[in-house]
Amino acid sequence: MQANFLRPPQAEFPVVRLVGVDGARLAHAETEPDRETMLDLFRWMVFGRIFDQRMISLQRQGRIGTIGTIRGQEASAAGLALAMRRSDWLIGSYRELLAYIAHGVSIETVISLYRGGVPGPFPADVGAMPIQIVIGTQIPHAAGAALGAKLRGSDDVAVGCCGDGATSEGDFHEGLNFASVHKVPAVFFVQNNGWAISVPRARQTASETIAQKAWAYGMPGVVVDGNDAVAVYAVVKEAVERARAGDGPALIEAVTYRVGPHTTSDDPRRYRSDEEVAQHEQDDPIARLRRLLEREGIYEEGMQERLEEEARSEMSAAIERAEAAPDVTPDQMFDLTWAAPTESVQKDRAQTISDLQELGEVGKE
Ligand SMILES: Cc1ncc(C[n+]2csc(CCOP(=O)(O)OP(=O)(O)O)c2C)c(N)n1
Ligand SMILES: [Mg+2]
Repeated sequence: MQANFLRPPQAEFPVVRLVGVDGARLAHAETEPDRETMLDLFRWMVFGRIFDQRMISLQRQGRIGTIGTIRGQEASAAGLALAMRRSDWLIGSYRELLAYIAHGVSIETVISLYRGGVPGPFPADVGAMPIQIVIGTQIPHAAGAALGAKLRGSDDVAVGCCGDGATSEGDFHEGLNFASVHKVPAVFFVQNNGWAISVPRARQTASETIAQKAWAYGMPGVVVDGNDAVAVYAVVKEAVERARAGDGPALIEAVTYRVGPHTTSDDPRRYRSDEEVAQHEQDDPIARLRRLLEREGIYEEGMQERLEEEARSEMSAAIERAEAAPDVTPDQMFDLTWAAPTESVQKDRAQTISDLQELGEVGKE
């Protein structure tokens, strides 16, 4: 007898796409955004493009630290954030800054983070955990936050985000497994942007899709066109609502493309061709949604330019506020981490402060 080795068929993972690159509707979904939400998606995506440009120039001027870019990934970020409830937990990384802002964290808080600050707590009614640069951690954190919500009897959902590269981390698999075994209200959102710094998707995993990894853990998985804001919104909404209803976690792979460099410290020309980038630039998520709005008579003349102008002034005001805020002192990193600092944390805090005082870095308390 021959063992019957099974492979998940590719056909089981069609890409969910509701709007074509030309802006034509291809399909409808029950959870798709209404007119107003489509306009909101467009507004946030336009904001995201301006945010990206301004953050890169701030870094170039030495006013903030290294920053990740989001150009090309605006539909994934906006679709994700708008499909969540404000109190749902968003647990992301440097690639989800637009999602954090659209979810309710202020622009100024995000800028402060990149000025080396330890921002005060996020608004109390916004479910958001601090941005974590250690890749893959978001997945077990989301599994834990979802378990916490379940134990507290809250109906909040935890959304853990990561990139294609992070799916090679043990954390990714442990988090998915734990979430599924405990049937917690979590959604795992992978932005597959083709690259993990200089490592292409093909070198990351031998499986045909990232979404199919969900099968091994006994949860549903779906691939969505990550440049189709309407589809991302619909798919995330469905996953979040089924998790909220007690149906357990799901894995979403949003296929998009990182048009810019990994961060302001990266030179992508060393590992990918200009032709590859130019090809992906033809499917700009903002242009795609704009074409849909135009076709459906929702777009008004000059709307994009007006939104760009609004985004520029919102950014300028937020930068001004962030730069006017008092400098962060090192003790804050201890104060904001624990609700009640342990004895060893208090010891570390005192030691750090006295070391810094000796170096003349901080004044006497
Ligand atoms: C645990 C860990 N290992 C390595 C790094 C260095 N690092 C930062 S980003 C990155 C690539 C992540 O790629 P991906 O998960 O695809 O996310 P993307 O940056 O493409 O959004 C790596 C290796 C890190 N931050 N954390
Ligand atoms: Mg990636």
